[in-house]
Amino acid sequence: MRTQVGIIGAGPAGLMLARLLQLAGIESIIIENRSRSYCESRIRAGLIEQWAHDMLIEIGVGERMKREGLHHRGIKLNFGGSLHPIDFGEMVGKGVIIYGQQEIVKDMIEARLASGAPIYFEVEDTSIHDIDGKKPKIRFRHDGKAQEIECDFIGGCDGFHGICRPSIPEGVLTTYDRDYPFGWLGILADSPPPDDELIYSYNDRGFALFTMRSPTLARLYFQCAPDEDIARWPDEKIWQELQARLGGARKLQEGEILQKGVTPMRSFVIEPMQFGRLFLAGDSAHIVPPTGAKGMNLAFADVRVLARAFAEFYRAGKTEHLDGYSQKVLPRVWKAQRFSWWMTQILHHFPHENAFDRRRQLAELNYLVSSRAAMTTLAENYAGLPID
Ligand code: FAS
Ligand code: PHB
Repeated sequence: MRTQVGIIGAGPAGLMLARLLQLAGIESIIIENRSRSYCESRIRAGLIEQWAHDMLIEIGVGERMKREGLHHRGIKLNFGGSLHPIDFGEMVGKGVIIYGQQEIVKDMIEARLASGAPIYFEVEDTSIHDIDGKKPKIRFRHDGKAQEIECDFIGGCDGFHGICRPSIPEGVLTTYDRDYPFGWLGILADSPPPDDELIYSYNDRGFALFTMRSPTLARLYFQCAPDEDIARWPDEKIWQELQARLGGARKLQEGEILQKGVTPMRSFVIEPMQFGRLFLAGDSAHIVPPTGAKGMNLAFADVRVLARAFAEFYRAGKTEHLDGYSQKVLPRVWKAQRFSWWMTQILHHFPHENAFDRRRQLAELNYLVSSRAAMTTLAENYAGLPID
């Protein structure tokens, strides 16, 4: 098979890249090693920055999000026994939108297949070749048959555990990373969330986050050990722990737990995010702890720049935007890394901390809710830094 851009991965990065290229009249083929139903049911992100919401509508895949997405003016910080609203609308004139990542994936897959453009699901043995040549190739098996795609460029959108990043020769990439000494135990529950906005809870027992997917579907997380064994958490015990970390601020309504799992926490960036004709975007190049809700939004920001660079190449034969791709996207990646690390370190308990650290965290939280300057900084980063 031959195409202009071969895309590996049907997650937010791969699907958004393909859509932006399609609107620019550039052909692509997406291959994905999971099934369509798996991709459309994988529970991950839930929070969209304002610009990303607007872009999803602009490119024609936001109709259902417009109907079902929840618009929030801000978030609430919960500490010292009371809730402290942070009003993004007042601070920076922007809000955030709650709409599940798997719903966005569903909408983009539907739009792609409706346009007749190809996605190969359930592929196996994916490998990439000649990425430093003029005609890179993607090889894989589909329906038991060996297949090859020859293309001009490869979009490496295959996530953190994909094959694209490891395919770049030794010594080319510099890795920056930090693992956190905790994870998140998360549940999806058939119950109303405790508030109509997100609650970030700082509590002596550890961090907790109360978010949602709809007014009747709660998404709740609490800080746990990085290798926490979910089998040690029967539903009742989970509800008790969540209520304890919410404190008296709100009463949790229990409901059926539909899904539960433990997510490790890490910060990770590679530089550069490209090699030859291979361009990495999203989690294949960088991971943030979910405390700042930046992962999916960063994936969208990467491919927005990458799609423009490809369009410039095919429109005018210009390569400078492609050559400058990493330089263009990494400043935003590092600002999101800083913000996600900052949100994580003020709201979580670390094994080595002492009473001084806890007082310092409380002082930072008190400063945050009593200083307009501090609230504006949080609002600007959380709702989404300006995008050009
Ligand atoms: P993805 O991992 O989503 O997609 C990569 C795709 O490539 C997958 O479909 C995979 O199956 C496929 N693939 C992998 N290897 C392949 C191969 N060899 N061949 C073919 N296909 C292959 N981010 C936020 O912004 N807000 C949040 O609230 C938030 N919450 C999160 C909660 C959890 C529990 C987790 C795990 C993540 C969360 N994130 C959040 C981050 C998350 O949303 C990621 O940033 C986002 O999925 C990144 O999208 P992609 O880069 O497209 O990678
Ligand atoms: C979510 O809704 O899943 C969510 C929201 C905000 C975060 C992390 C996860 O910081």
